[in-house]
Amino acid sequence: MSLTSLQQERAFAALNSFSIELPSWGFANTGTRFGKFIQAGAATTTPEKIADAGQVHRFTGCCPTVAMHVLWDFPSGLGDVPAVLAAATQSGVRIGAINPNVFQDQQYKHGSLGNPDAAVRAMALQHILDCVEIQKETGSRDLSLWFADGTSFPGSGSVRSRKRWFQQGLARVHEALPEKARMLVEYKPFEPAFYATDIADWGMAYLMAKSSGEKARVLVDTGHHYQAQNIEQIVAWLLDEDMLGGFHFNDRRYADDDLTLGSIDPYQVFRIFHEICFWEWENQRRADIAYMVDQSHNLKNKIEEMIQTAMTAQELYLKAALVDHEALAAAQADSEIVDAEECLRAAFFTDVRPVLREWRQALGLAPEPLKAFRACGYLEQAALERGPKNLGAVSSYA
Ligand code: PSV
Ligand code: MN
Repeated sequence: MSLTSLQQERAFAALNSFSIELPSWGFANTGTRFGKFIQAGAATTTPEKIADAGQVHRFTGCCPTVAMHVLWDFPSGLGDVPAVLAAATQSGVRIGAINPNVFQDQQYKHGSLGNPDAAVRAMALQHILDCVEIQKETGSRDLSLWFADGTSFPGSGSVRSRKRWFQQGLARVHEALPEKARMLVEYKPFEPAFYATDIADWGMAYLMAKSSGEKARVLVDTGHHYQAQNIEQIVAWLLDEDMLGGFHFNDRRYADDDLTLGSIDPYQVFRIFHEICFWEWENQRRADIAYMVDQSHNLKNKIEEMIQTAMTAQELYLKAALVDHEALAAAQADSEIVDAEECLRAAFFTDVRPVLREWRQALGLAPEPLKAFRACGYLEQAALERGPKNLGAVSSYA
């Protein structure tokens, strides 16, 4: 089915408005708990991660910002900011969300802001406040907060005390935020060997955000849900409450698998985007949402995989933008459930790739980002330059 000129106009407007942030941690060699498969050309430094993200933006035109993980990207704290900013400028991207890290140090064995030891809670709070300073210096709008806190066995800790310690800590963080900044509270129901994570679901994250202050919102990581959970319903509720701050996008088959967005269930991603586009149509304004990728690949080439992810996000967002909202609203009002569902199906099964190619060409981009990237020689050069560092301890590689 080819698009009408009105649909074409809507498609271009949707694509012009859509961008998705890349995670710096998706470009370095990482693995599972059981092992790493090293890629010769993977980034070995923060400027290299930013340069790789810049390649994704160069070929897709929709990834202008890069999220940073503070301990991994600013190991010396504020002192690293000028070099990071210079690398971003050089790579044609900007610094996006700042992610504190209060899960790696030995002191956090029993938690960070939820630790029963006040000294450890203070240490975690100080790290997050230091991250707010980095947020100010980098001009980043969002502070993304994820906590690996929780308890491992029934009775291990006071559930209610931990909740209150979190509320106290997060309120302190909120006080320190610069004027136009936000803090996003991420939830996750599980970690291996956990009995309970402290911020386990969207309701808990909502409560934490609400009690922190008006600049706090909920961050929905699509991988952080139980099997079969209806994520788009959560999205619709959070939108209606003006509490949806952003997404960490990835796909999963079982749990937090970090699979490529839409590789397992593209219809779910479409349904999430649909709830947002439908809300925007009803409210006649854009929802203030930070779309971010949170994936780190061990097998696929990292830059190629991020290009694939960005393209998939554009395709699914575009399909959602093409839903006939007037017809849908009318069908819903009359409880015409087949007609209502057909509105979604018609949009989902529209092949949007031709209009995407036209949009890219109108912007001076290559119509096929993946092909163009493969032909540009960046990967070969990266493998040559970074290979010795990446392969130091490894005897052979693909
Ligand atoms: C945790 O699983 C998470 O989703 C958080 O967003 C972290 O910041 C990120 O992954 C990277 O470890
Ligand atoms: Mn995440």
